[in-house]
Amino acid sequence: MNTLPSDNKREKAVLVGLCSQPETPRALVEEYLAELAFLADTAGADVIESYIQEKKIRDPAYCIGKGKVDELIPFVKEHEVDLVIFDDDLTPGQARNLERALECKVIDRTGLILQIFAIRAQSAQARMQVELAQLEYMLPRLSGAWTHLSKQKGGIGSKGPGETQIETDRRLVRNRISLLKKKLREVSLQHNTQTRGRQTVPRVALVGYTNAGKSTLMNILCPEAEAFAENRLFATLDTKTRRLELSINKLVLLSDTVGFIRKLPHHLVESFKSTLDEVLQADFLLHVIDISHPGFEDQMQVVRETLKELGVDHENFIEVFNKIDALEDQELLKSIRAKYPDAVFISAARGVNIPVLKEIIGKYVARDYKERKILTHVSNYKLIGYLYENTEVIEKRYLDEDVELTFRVHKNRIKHIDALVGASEPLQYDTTDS
Ligand SMILES: Nc1nc2c(ncn2[C@@H]2O[C@H](COP(=O)(O)OP(=O)(O)OP(=O)(O)O)[C@@H](O)[C@H]2O)c(=O)[nH]1
Ligand SMILES: [Mg+2]
Repeated sequence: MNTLPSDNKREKAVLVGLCSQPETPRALVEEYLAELAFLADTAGADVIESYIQEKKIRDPAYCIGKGKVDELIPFVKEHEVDLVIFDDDLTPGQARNLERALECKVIDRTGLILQIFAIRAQSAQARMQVELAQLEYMLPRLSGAWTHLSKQKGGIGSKGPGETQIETDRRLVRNRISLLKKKLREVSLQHNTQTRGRQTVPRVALVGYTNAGKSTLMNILCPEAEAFAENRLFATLDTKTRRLELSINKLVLLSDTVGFIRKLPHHLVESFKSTLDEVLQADFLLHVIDISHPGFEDQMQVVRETLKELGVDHENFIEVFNKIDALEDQELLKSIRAKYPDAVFISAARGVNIPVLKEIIGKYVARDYKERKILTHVSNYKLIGYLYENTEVIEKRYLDEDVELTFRVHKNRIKHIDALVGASEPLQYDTTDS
């Protein structure tokens, strides 16, 4: 298992961001760099300096201007910097040029996020998903190296050893990519078969920006969940599903999911799609938001956009503003409450307003409950037993040898009851919606 580097192995990092007015003002870039520093910390690096350059057009060779590179060179040398992290995407060529000039590792935000996912991945499935994303990220970079090497070789059509090596590497990477895709398809098929039985219970999924408090909320709602919650980014990579009992026989399945982030690498979104697909088809989503973060509205937007990229167009959303204990400005809280009148305001860590949230989940679920009446022979234990175990029986009346049961049931269970009813005779089945 990969572990995070211990403190004595931590690397020294410098961050670089680019701002251009008015689209990306300096204050916004500073916020991006603060998040990048948090990412670097999670990956095991200490940020000792941040550089911001104002530049409208990216330099094709270095992304930042040559003057800025010349400013960075002595700093990197003097402070023995191990790596320079760019918030903006670097082309493979730019990364190579910068590494040569600065004589240290150079990566961009995408590379860093991929690195963290690789460190964090625990289950075999998550490890395969991350490896797939890393290889797909690497592939064009290998081809970039190939162009570069062939140019170095000079002669058109010359097949130098370097070129052959890169070609071999590319083939190996491609083979590994198809193998991983095949294995992931198999895992997801297996998983679908295992979870098919669960379809009769309403499902709720927790979604949100990384570090918003999804796992903490899962732990307080379902104490046996023991989801891993930590003040690090991407604490959760594996989807975890637990039973949440709202009241007698009113059960929902709650799933915790991987957090989203600005510029979540496209390859990661693609490779996590199969795992996320299943939970995001839930009956409704709880969107957990860290209200104490100054950029919480941008984060909400990122979450909405990522869901769209994943093909989730859900109307059933409950917005859950978390960490109200960490928001000191009461006026601000008031104005946010006014702006989002349907949202729930909680503190998962302190257990504030959790019963209210449960009640709201219950109300949402209740919308999908139907009232039904059934008349069956008293000896039809299978059906009667099923109804008592899985529905809320409101009334029972005996009529000669028959029994009439009135019950409330979630729409997902109706098909199953229909099947049981179909197998028993004689019977009267009232299907009027409540
Ligand atoms: N002050 C405060 N901190 C909280 C609250 N809820 C969660 N946290 C803290 O926020 C940090 C992140 O919590 P997690 O539950 O791991 O967040 P997550 O959304 O699951 O994060 P990822 O799995 O990384 O996407 C932890 O340090 C929690 O202790 C809260 O209500 N108040
Ligand atoms: Mg989590």
